[in-house]
Amino acid sequence: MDYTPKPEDNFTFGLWTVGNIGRDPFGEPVRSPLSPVELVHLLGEAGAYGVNLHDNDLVPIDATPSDHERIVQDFKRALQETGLCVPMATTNLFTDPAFRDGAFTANDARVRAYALQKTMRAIDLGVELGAEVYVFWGGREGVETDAAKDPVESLKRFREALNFLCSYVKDQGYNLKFALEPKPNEPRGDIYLATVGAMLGFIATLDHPEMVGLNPEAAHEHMSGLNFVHAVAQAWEAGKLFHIDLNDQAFGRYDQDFRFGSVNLKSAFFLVKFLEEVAYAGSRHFDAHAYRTEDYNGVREFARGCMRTYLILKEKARRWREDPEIQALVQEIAADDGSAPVWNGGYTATKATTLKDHAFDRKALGARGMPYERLDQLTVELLLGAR
Ligand code: GLT
Ligand code: MN
Ligand code: MN
Repeated sequence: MDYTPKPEDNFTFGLWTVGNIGRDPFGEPVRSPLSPVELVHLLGEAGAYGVNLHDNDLVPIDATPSDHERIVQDFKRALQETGLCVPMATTNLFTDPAFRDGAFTANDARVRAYALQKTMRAIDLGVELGAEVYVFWGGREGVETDAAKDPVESLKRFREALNFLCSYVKDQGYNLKFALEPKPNEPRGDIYLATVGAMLGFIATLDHPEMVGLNPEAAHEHMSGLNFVHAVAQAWEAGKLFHIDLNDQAFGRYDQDFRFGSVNLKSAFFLVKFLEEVAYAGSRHFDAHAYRTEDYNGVREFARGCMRTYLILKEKARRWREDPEIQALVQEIAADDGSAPVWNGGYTATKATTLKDHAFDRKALGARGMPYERLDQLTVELLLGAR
């Protein structure tokens, strides 16, 4: 099989992912920084389709207007040279000390206003570069102590900011959708709207809910011990899977952002299988970084590995669908002999009466075993290359 990434695979990386220099809370950087232009070339060579960015991944927060102009022009030239595009952009609302207490939910009204200004400018930049999805990851939108902020007030502040920005986008006539990215904690002790489910509930309360969806990240749901495939499926079913951050990590740990498929292979398989079967058309964005042990050769291996694993799992999903023994079990599991009273397809009084009067053989229902051990073992063997 040829696992070479192609543009139609929609594989993207953030500048901050391959550009990660390996700083952690206990250690200094281990890799010298590459410029955005160098990173675009690295990604182009690895076979990525697109590159995503925070405003300050490209333009430093204290750049002068002429610096800004020059940096953006150089970057656009690199995009032309490599054929890469910028499908998604976002705002850095977490690195600068001004955001120590959050951005849209900060207690200081001046910080909230500054966060809106910074985001409007970053949206302008993202749209100039061609982005059609704009991510909001509220890394600092939380607390260490609930003495600091009223959680209801925080939701109101966050809602007001998103409503303001949706109206700004409409007013500018931009073709841009927002994708909210939940995370339970880190860097804050607790971050508001911690899971995909929480975000979905929140989106329904916005002024323009149709403009706003999800950017779920595998590692973030796994930090909470949740099933990422189920979270993605719920977002998809709600029409809200606008973007996705693929990576991996051990359950319950800090935000490890490991290479896609490097920890929970089975979960990665069911995720790829899901995305391909529903024909999710958005970016497959790898929001991860190379181990701190690596030099830039290792970073290239990391980037290639993310894409290669995705493509291998995509091929495994195809084989799973075409495996006669697996498919026979799938048929058997959901087989319907037509003996159950018809109740689905909407309520009618007759269906309710028929169902209430029906005599079920409860013992027989309880006696039926399901062949899931066999089905899972076949799945594992397929993944292990034994079938
Ligand atoms: C940051 C975070 C990611 C977010 C990025 C978008 S930046 O690295 O850990 O999960 O997707 O702001
Ligand atoms: Mn993460
Ligand atoms: Mn992410």
